[in-house]
Amino acid sequence: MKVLQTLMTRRRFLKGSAVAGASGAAAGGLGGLTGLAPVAEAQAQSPRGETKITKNICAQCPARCGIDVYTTNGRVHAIYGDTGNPIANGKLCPKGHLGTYFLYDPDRFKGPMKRTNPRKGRNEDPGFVPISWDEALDTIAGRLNRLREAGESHRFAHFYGRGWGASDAGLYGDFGRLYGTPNSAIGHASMCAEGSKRAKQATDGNNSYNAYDYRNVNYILNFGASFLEAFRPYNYLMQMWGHMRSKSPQTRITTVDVRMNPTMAASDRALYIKPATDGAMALAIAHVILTEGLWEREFVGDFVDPEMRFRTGQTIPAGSFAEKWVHGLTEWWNEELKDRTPEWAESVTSISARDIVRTAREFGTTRPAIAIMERGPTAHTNGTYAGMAIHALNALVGSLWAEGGMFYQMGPSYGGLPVNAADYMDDWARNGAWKSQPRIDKAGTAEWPMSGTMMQEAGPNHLKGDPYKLDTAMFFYTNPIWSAPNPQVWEEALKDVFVIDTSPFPGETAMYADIVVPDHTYLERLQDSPTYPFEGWPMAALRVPAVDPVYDTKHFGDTLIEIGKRIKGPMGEYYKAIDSVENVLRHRAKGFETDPGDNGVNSFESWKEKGVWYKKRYLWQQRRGEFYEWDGRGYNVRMSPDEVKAKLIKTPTGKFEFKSGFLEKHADYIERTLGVPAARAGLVQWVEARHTGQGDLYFVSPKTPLHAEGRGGNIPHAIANQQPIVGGRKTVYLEIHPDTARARGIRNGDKVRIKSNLGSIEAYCRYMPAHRPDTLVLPMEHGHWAQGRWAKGRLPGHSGDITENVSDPISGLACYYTGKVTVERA
Ligand SMILES: Nc1nc2c(c(=O)[nH]1)N[C@H]1C(S)=C(S)[C@@H](COP(=O)(O)OP(=O)(O)OC[C@H]3O[C@@H](n4cnc5c(=O)[nH]c(N)nc54)[C@H](O)[C@@H]3O)O[C@H]1N2
Ligand SMILES: Nc1nc2c(c(=O)[nH]1)N[C@H]1C(S)=C(S)[C@@H](COP(=O)(O)OP(=O)(O)OC[C@H]3O[C@@H](n4cnc5c(=O)[nH]c(N)nc54)[C@H](O)[C@@H]3O)O[C@H]1N2
Ligand code: SF4
Ligand SMILES: [Mo]
Repeated sequence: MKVLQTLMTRRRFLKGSAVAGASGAAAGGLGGLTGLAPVAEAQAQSPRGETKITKNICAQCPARCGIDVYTTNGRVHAIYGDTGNPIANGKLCPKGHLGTYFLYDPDRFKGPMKRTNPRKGRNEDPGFVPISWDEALDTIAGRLNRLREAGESHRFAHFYGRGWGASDAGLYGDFGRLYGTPNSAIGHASMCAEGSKRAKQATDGNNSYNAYDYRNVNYILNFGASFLEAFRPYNYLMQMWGHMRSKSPQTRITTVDVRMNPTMAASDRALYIKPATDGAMALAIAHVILTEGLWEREFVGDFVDPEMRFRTGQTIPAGSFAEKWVHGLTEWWNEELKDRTPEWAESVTSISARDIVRTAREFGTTRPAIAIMERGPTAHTNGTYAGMAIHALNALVGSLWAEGGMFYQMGPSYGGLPVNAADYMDDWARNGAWKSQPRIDKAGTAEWPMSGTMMQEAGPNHLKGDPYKLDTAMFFYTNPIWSAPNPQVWEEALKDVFVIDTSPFPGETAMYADIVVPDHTYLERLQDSPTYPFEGWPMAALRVPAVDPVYDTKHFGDTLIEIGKRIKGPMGEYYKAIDSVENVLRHRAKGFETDPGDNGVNSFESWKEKGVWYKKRYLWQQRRGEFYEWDGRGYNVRMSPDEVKAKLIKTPTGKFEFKSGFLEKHADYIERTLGVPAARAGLVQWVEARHTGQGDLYFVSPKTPLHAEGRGGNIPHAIANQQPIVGGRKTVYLEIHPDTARARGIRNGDKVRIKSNLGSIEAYCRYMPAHRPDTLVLPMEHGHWAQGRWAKGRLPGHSGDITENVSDPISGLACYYTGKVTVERA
């Protein structure tokens, strides 16, 4: 101990001397001669250097919490929730403070790399060798220029997962339009949560996630959203849970899931549903709300005469019900709902009719109430219809745009870009043959006419050469060789494509890269991020680099701009004018000059300092069946039906549609793919799911609090915390109900094999008496074969390897939770 102290004193003294020397030099050499005084002064000032706090945004999940990053002597050593950020409110989820593991990950790419091994495969070492940024960018641009000259620019595709606003995702569309490809950019939304968005588009015309007024809601009916471990924005939801459970009146919560999870455990009522049957449950609740007269008359409307005609099994006459903000209620009742009784739903869902009635009564009599959902009910072939039935409950109790209800997120007041892409189009960009090419994933074609993106199809389509073969594919923040359903196909597909990966980390897709242009990690980036929907009013946070880049990496937005500058013709000129991410952000921030944030942010500099711009004014409110717009003091300006249609309920009728015009436009396609008669396609209705596989057990792969999609797999601290619960290194747990396990001769702790049509994976059995006996649970994020030294050891079970690539024909969402498998002792 004594020795250590002596050493430290000596080291500090030496360091102090150096400081003294430097300050002495500045003072004309005198200080250096005065001996110990400046040394003591320097020590008192900052014995270990200054601590700097920079604003940033956590990037481990899509919640986008504002963070304060503490840096001392150029090293980041702590991350806290930013008290000035309205999502974080000074708090973080358990992953939030782990950002330093990303920054200092020893397995990071240290700079641009090129592949030297032409063979690609799981067991092939790519043989990466370092190259300069110039060589990397020239190689990529050279390839893109040659493709364009050959009239094949459509064979370049750019895929992305997380996109972060104006500084990268905001640039992709123009890149595609100027270069000439329908494939810039293909987002991962169809492998994420498109189902809930499409259900809303079909009913209220907004292809979007919702914002919710959790501060004022009194009842939540939760269908398969992991409120206390995933969903979004997770950290904020935990804060809101605390608020809802301590306010008066306390918000009551019923959760519907297929397994026990923290949300189920903390809810007032936990209902175990047979997978993929949430639509039936929601329809039965609607049936009870109508037959018991619990609907919100001011929003929905009422019978024209006093007679209450909603009786089980009986139709109501046309014209007997005067609809207000809803459309198609009479047909919905007559053609679907009148027979969707709780008893019928019990036979479909396995939830007792008594529980369904109780839930319906609570939901129907407690105002305000909301029904929420996420991937649970929607990651099935019937997911959009299930989501529509759930969302219809919100219309029946009048919670759309109401206090304590739900609405849609407003965007920030951004300024424009310095130049306009339309002014930089050459003939090829404007009229080239690429314009008649479909996207590689066929989104928007006759095959997937209702989908905006179908990323999971791109790999298989390339392999088949249908609609064509890709030449070059660039990946940003997405790793389909691991996260796509049936990722084995992507491994085959990317063998003969020139792959550009932008990940800072050696993920699975990066192992197939021909060139790696590594991004900074989020703590090194200057980057904006408009908020994930939460309270509806506009907000945009900013990442300010906490440290200089640790390695020779580049912000991907700047990489894209640099590639653009190297494309021949006007496109290159456009990107020279765009210049850099910083320039883009400075122009975006000009919008704040005329619309300053509530926290005083009115410029790029003040945005950097505060880390967030926001305005806590949501512009619209529905009150007692009328819509009002904010006039600067209150919701005082009554809106006309046309204004409501233009701004809020964006359906063909301008009303909430129980008979969806959006679906009716695609009625033949829906009949062909889902077997729903075309004449009925628009109705909110029960459609049976088609499960993949012949197994006798359902298989789900949910997210857990310390998992961060696939990209958090290399954080040892997170793995250690998860280990006893869901397993980690070499002990991936498959959770099985003990009866199910014993019937197959499987003991707690046994190694087991889970089989689907695609093959099998292994894991260790963990008895879980609180799950449904017919459902196996294996959390996502295990089973990496790359991504870093700690991630790699989390074998054997990667759920994706036994998940077939089947999607909901309407939303295009990959049906991750629809597989049927078998399990046996390994
Ligand atoms: N901790 C953490 N949080 C995250 C993420 C993360 O990786 N880690 N990722 C973010 C992302 S990208 C997304 S998309 C969201 C996803 O957020 P969620 O959709 O809330 O999360 P999931 O875990 O995909 O699935 C939710 C639940 O659906 C259940 N489920 C499966 N099948 C059914 C069914 O048929 N019916 C019902 N009712 N339930 C069913 C599962 O058991 C699971 O509990 O989470 C976000 N938040
Ligand atoms: N079996 C199964 N599969 C699923 C799911 C499931 O529940 N079960 N959930 C699905 C869902 S909801 C989603 S959202 C998808 C997510 O799947 P992906 O879109 O593949 O997203 P991640 O798994 O997070 O992979 C992101 C990649 O980005 C890289 N990366 C990390 N940080 C950075 C960075 O700062 N810059 C750049 N350029 N790259 C970075 C990582 O190395 C990683 O390879 O997975 C889906 N896959
Ligand atoms: S909720 Fe998501 S963004 Fe927020 S701290 Fe946790 S991981 Fe980070
Ligand atoms: Mo997702």
